[in-house]
Amino acid sequence: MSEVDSYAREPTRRHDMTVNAPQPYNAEPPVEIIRSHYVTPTDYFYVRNHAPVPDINPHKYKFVVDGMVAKPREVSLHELKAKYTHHTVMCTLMCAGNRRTEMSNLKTVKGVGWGNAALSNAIWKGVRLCDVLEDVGAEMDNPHLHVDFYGGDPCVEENYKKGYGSSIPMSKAADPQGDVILAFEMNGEPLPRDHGFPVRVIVPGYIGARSVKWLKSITVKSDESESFFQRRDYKVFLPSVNWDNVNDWWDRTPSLAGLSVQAAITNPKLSEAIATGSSYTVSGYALSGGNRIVRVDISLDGGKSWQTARIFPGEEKGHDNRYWAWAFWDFHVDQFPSPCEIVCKALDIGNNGMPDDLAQIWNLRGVMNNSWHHVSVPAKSKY
Ligand SMILES: Nc1nc2c(c(=O)[nH]1)N[C@H]1C(S)=C(S)[C@@H](COP(=O)(O)O)O[C@H]1N2
Ligand SMILES: [Mo]
Repeated sequence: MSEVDSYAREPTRRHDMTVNAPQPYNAEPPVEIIRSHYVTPTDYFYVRNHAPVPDINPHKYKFVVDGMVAKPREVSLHELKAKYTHHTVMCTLMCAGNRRTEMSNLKTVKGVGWGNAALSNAIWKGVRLCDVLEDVGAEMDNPHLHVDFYGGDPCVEENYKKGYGSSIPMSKAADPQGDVILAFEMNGEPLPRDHGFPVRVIVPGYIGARSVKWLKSITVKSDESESFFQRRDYKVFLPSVNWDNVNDWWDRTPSLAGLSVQAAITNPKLSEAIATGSSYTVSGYALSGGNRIVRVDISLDGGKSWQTARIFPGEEKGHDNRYWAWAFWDFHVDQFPSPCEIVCKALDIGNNGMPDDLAQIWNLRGVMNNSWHHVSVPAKSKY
């Protein structure tokens, strides 16, 4: 099958997504959608693909569990659902490339450009990875092990001919409180093809890249995944690292795992004008890799003075004190001071915050941009 033909069987998609790359398909919802649904409607959930979408027959589907396990085996979809206890997790997935375009605007980075909507929230149902690992006799208390996942996408690029892969440490995989699941449902329906039908991994609190779709294999190993996406992509380098010296940095730079604190303004959106003196509610999202967001600060004067936003849904959305889903926030302004520059930043309960200066965290791959989010608001005549 030629590279062109391999895209002939892509799923049907909404036409109002912002398409950042058509083949492989990469798209984020319109930013106003993000903030109007706490649980993102499935067909608006952002899509990050590295290859054509495989067309998998669920009746023939199996994944393999092997490597350093006592009883390697294959598991069919039917067996997965019938044999293990079902577990539901509400979890926001965010691509590490969220807000990459802001980084590129400072200095070009490599990778698909993304605005501030490369994240979405869903209710996932599946079985706990730790239950499957226990069943195959993995050494779950060995902190030096890694659990390596491969997906069934037909990768064609030289760099990732072996397919899409990624790994997580055993400490996360084996932890029942880590909530890592092999999901077969999203928002009460079977997974759509774009999101990994029939089975994907969901790794709450980690960058989206670790939540491998179209799961083909789970391998317990003594080292992290050999995959391009573990060893090359999704690493944060110093701003001084460039394509001439990056070879010195690949192996000594750790692969991204957990998410940092992130927050962004969704309303107003970029270059939306607001009438001077009118009443307006600024709003957006905030999330962390599992901690509760406790403060979102808003400035209407470019960061000189700050006030705090209202955060919701608040504590009740945590799952036994784990906050895998985003928080929403809003900040009402009686008399909007446009033209002005809105800035937002968030803190989690560990008092982890966000860096103020994008230039300090600029990196070659354009990942983990969690610098203070700025939106310049032009004035609009009231009449
Ligand atoms: N098999 C496979 N899994 C994958 C990917 C992929 O291209 N192939 N992309 C990863 C990346 S980088 C992200 S951010 C998330 C996106 O998940 P979504 O498309 O369901 O939003 O899936 C991850 N899992
Ligand atoms: Mo990603």
